[in-house]
Amino acid sequence: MSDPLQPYQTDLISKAMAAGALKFGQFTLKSGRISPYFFNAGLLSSGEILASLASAFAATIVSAQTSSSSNPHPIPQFDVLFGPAYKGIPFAAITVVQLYSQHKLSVGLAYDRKEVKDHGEGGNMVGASLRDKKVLILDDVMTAGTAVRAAIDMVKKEGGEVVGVIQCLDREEVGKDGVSSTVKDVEAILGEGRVRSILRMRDLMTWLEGNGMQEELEKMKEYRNQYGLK
Ligand code: OMP
Repeated sequence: MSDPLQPYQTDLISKAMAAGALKFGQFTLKSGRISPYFFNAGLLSSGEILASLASAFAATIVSAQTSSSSNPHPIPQFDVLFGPAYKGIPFAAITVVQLYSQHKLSVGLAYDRKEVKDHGEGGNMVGASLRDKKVLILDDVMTAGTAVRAAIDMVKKEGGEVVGVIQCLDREEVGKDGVSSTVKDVEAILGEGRVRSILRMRDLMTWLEGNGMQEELEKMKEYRNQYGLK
C-alpha cells in the first residue's frame, strides 16, 4: 500500500492521536466533503509534540533537497521559510530553529497577518523580506489546495519566487473538479516534485493497518475511492 513509515512519521502519528489532533469519525471539510478523519494541527500544542513536529518538518525538507535516484527533482535551496496565518506561523518558526540547530541551515522566517495593519510598519507581512528571494511555503494540511494557492499568490505579490511547498499532511485528494490531483495542479504552477509532506493519507492508512484499526481503515478506503487520487 505504501512505503514503510519512517520513525519520525510513526512518532508524529502516535503523538497526534494521543493529543486528539488526529481523529477518526465523521467530519465536514472546508471543501464540503464528509471525511472519516480530521487532522487538527492546532492541537499539536505541547513542547514535546512540537519538538517532534519541528524535527519531522526539518528532516522532510532536508531529504527533499537531497538529489538521488528516488528524488530526481529535489527542492532547490531557499532563503526564506514562509508560514501562512495562522497555523503556518508557529510551525514555520519552530522549523527554522530546527533547520539551524540540527542541520546548520540558516534561513529567514516570514509570515502574514490576516488583518492588514494600517499604522507602524503597515501591511500584512511580517519577518524577512520576500522580495527577490527564493521562498519555501510551509503549512498544515492540503486537501483541495485552496489555502496553498492563496499562500503562493501572497508570496508572488511580495516579489518572492516560490520554490516549493511543504505540508504536515497531504490528504492526497482530487481538486474541486473531482478529477485533477491537488498536488499535480500545484506542481503544474511550481514544477515537478515541488510539493512535499511529512505525512500522506496513505501513511495514515499504513499506521491504521499496523495498529489493527480495521474499521477506520475500511472507511478511509471508501473515502479514498471517492475523493482520493485516481
Ligand atoms: P484546502 O484549502 O482545501 O487545501 O484545505 C486545507 C485546509 O483545510 C487546512 O488549512 C485546514 O483549515 C482545513 N483542514 C484541516 O485542518 N484538516 C483536515 O484534515 C482537513 C481540512 C479541510 O477542511 O480540508
